[in-house]
Formats: sequence, C-alpha cells, structure tokens
Amino acid sequence: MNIIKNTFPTEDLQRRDAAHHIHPFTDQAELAQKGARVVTNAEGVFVTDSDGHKMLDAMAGLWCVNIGYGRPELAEAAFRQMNTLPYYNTFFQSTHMPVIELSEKLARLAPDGLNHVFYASSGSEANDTNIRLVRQYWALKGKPDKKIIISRKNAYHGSTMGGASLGGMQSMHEQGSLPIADIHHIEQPDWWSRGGDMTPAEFGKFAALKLEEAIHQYGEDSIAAFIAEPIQGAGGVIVPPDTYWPEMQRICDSYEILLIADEVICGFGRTGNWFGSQTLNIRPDIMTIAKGLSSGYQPIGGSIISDEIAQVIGSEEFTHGYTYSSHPVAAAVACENLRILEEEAIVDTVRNVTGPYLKSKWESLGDHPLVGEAKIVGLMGSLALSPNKKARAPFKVKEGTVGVICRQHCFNNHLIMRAVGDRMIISPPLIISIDEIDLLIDRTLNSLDVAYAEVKNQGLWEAGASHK
Ligand code: PXG
Repeated sequence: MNIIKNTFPTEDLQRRDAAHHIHPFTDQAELAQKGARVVTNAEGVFVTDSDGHKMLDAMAGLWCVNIGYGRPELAEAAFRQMNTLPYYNTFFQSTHMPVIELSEKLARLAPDGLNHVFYASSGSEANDTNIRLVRQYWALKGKPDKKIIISRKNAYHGSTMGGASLGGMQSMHEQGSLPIADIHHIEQPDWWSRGGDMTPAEFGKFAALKLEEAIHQYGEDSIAAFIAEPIQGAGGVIVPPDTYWPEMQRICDSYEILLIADEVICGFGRTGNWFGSQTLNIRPDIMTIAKGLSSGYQPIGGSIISDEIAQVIGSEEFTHGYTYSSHPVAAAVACENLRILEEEAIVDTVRNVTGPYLKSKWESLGDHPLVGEAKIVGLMGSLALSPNKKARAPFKVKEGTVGVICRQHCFNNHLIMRAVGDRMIISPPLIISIDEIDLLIDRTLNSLDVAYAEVKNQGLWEAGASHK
C-alpha cells in the first residue's frame, strides 16, 4: 500500500514544504524561517508530530474532528465505496445510494421543516450556494430586488469570494476587493469588547436591533436574508447574551427575511444538540453544514433547506452545482460518521456529561489573574485575556501579542489551542473523556501561569482603553 510515511528528518521535510507549498492564512516568509510543524499521525484527541511530540488537540483539527481521530470504520466506509462507485455525479437526473441515505439521515436529524439538502465540498462553497439560492428564491417569488444579505462584523463564513464577503473579517475584505455587491454587515453581539456600559442583556437587545435598523435603511423589499453563526466561532467563540437570539428571531419573522444559520462549527453536536440552532432556539430557513458532518475525514458540506424554499427553487432549473456535489465517497463517510455519533450517543454525552463537566472547570479559569471572562457552550469555549477584568480592558500592547505568548506556552505544554487576538479558544473532539478534560484544564492552567509571568516580566501588564 502506498502510505506516505515519515522517514525523513524534520528539517528536511520543512525545507521541502517551504519550497513548494503555500499555506492558508500564513505569512509564508515567517513560516519558511521557523519551519512548519509536521503532523504525522493522530488517535482519539491526540496528534503526534514528526519529532514524536504527542499533543492534546483542543481544536479538533479546525473545529471538525468531532468523533476523534483514528476511527477505522470511516476508513473502511471510504474503501468500500471507492471499490463500488468511487465517483458519480447527481447532475442530469442521476443519483446513488450514499447520497440517498445521507440526505434521509440529515432530514431526520435537522429541525422540523428542514428536509432538503444541496451538497458542496466545504462550508465556503455551501455559503456560495446560499447566496445564489436565496436570490433565486426571491426572484421566483416575483421579487428580484430582494437581493441584499445582512451579515455581521467579525463573522466567518468562508474564504471563497462569496464566503469571505458574507464574513465580516476586515483583513479578508482588504484583499481582493470584497465584499461583493449587496452584502452588508451589522454589529456583532460581543458584549465583552463592544458592550460599553450596557449590561449583557441590554447589549444583546441593542445588537439585535441593528438588524431592524438595517431593514429600515435598505428597505424590506431589498433584503433577501440574514446569515449568522449561532455562536461565532473563528471570531473568538463569542457567546451572545441571552436576549440576542429571541430578538433576532422576532425581527426575521416580522419582516420577510430568510434566516440562514451557519452551522459549520455549531452543527453535529458541538453545542450539546445536533445543531446550534436547537441550543439557541433559532428557527432557520437554511442551515449551512460542513466540518463535523464527516468529522473532517472527507471534504463535504452543504445547505439544508426548508420545504418551502425547496418547493419554490424546484419550480425551475437551478443552474448551480459542483463536480463534487454529492460525492459518493464523501457521502458514505459522512453516513458512517453520523451512525457513530448516533449509536454511541456522543451528542447526548456532550449535553449531559462532558459539556457540564468542562463548563464547571472552564468557568473557574475565569478566576485566573490573566483571564477576564471565560465563556463556554457545549464543547466550544473562550477565555478573554485581560489586564483589568473589571474594566474589561484590553492590553495596551498591540492586540494579539499576549494571545500569541499564551498560545506558545500551550504548545510548550503539548496543548493545541488557538488564539484569536487575545482570546484563547477551544473546540476539542466530542469524544473527549473526563480524564482528558482534566488534562486539558491542567495544561491550560499551567500555560496561563507561565504566560502571566512572561507578560509581567516583559512589562506588558498594562491596560489600554477600557471597553466599558
Ligand atoms: N462557516 C463557518 C461558520 C466556518 O467556521 C466556514 C463557513 C467555511 O468552511 P470551509 O469548509 O470552506 O473552510 C467556516 C470555516 C479558524 C478557521 O481559523 C475557521 C474555519 C476555517 C478555517 C480556519 O478558526 N471555519
């Protein structure tokens, strides 16, 4: 069998990588100097690098390896499918077994009324589908001017032209003349850094009302949809105040605006329910899915759409599709992944056992002197690092400096955690055990302690302008 094994010295691999491989979201020159971490294998919640370091992966890869690494059932499902039908498309009135089975499963697991799936190979592609889909939906209903999509600042919806436009990341918009036309961004429900003197409840409502203001500004007849992650992930695991989503739902219901819940991170158990929309009581018309759908073992994403939208869209040819929409191997692997999630009651365990256990430990990290706030829902959490928690103050030094220091100490402690600015975030595999949660918390505490000492030693313990 042709398996690519590591038999080379790490520096050699790093040099070859730097010579020919362009990494996503990476400063290539800096990486070429430092050398990439070469990951060679993984099992459960641990990944191992070419120097033999075994690290607890508190990010589940990129928020996706929900059932953990190393499940042979998924490899076998791919092998079986490749031997039976490695590829066929579902254009031109064809279909195949894996996609029939997967669509049926998704319709059963999704909230009531969402029973139809259009497939892609990623979350970005699925969100591109959504842009065309909602505009075509309104055109078919005789309202071709309903084209604008409202999103939020600091949202992440992908890297394609459409996905990055829906996203609210300024650094992404600056490259490639984005956003594309008719996409606008409103306030995000980030009380910690944007709530000023308001209580979280007041700010939640204030941020939600920005949608109503946008509707009045652009006109109900111009707005096709509102898109949002139930809980913002890549933006820093921003958990909205409790008052936010009920108000958002009311606004979407009162005006004729489709609600797209981007479940790429929140879906498939991450928040303790199958979908984040269920945890946050959201009733979407469309859900974007990817990542946990196959636990990252195969690239697959899609849009789960309501009966109403499916009926309207189905009245004419929808001139949209990717070569790998409904890929049979990806669909077979996703089916097997969903079988494991269901049969092993992994989502229930997150809701009733590991989620509550991690929550109590995680929230106690809020008492650490380096931590301003500790937030967590299910198995996605964040720590806002701050030199003055009462004032909710950021550090005076450039945003992200302290986050990078903390992240480096996490790596030194064999813990993979992300830093988004000065927020530390986690999203571990959903199969993490109680003992592994203890290890995660231990390593986090050690990393915070050393990071705190280093921040003080470097003279960085100084507050910038308060967020209050
Ligand atoms: N929507 C959401 C909510 C996401 O988090 C996408 C769409 C795009 O999915 P694809 O499969 O096209 O990547 C995502 C992806 C990070 C990071 O640094 C997050 C994502 C992707 C890459 C990096 O946190 N989320």
